[in-house]
Amino acid sequence: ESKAWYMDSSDEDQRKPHRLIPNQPVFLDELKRLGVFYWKLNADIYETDPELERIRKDHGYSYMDIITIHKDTLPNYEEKLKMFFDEHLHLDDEIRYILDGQAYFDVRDKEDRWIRIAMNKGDLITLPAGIYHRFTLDETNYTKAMRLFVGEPVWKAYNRPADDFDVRQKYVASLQGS
Ligand code: KMT
Ligand code: NI
Repeated sequence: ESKAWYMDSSDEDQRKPHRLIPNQPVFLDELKRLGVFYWKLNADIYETDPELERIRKDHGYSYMDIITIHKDTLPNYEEKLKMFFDEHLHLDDEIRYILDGQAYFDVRDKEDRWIRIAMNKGDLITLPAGIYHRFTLDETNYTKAMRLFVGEPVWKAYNRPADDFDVRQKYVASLQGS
């Protein structure tokens, strides 16, 4: 089973995998070219993990909090899940580290196709500022994630279309030749 794949276009339950038949996997180097970076860490030791410390130091991820996404723990659960799944971008990188459970991040490739990235316990991902993306739980309906940020966090999401934003234009320009 691949970690990332191109999605089918069915409107069926967003929590299902939506793999193409046959499966069309997407590899990490392809994600890198989109500015998406991935690390595998040991989530059991996140409170003391020197590897996580190193990444936070190297990238200046000074802020962190933990969000538990489950109907009993997240205020306005349904509304938030709906917002997370609306295609959007941010002015800053989105950095998430899955501490428990699992979920999906979907990102657009250069041809505007959806790539689904399966996020499991121990997966840390960074989505670049300006990339169109969305998030969903999978059929297990639970994940616990660390949110990292450079400085004071700004959670504001801009739904597509946001093509005229500087951050979007810079992102699109950064794809040239990559
Ligand atoms: C976002 O902006 O896409 C999110 O914050 C996703 C949910 S956090 C695991
Ligand atoms: Ni986002």
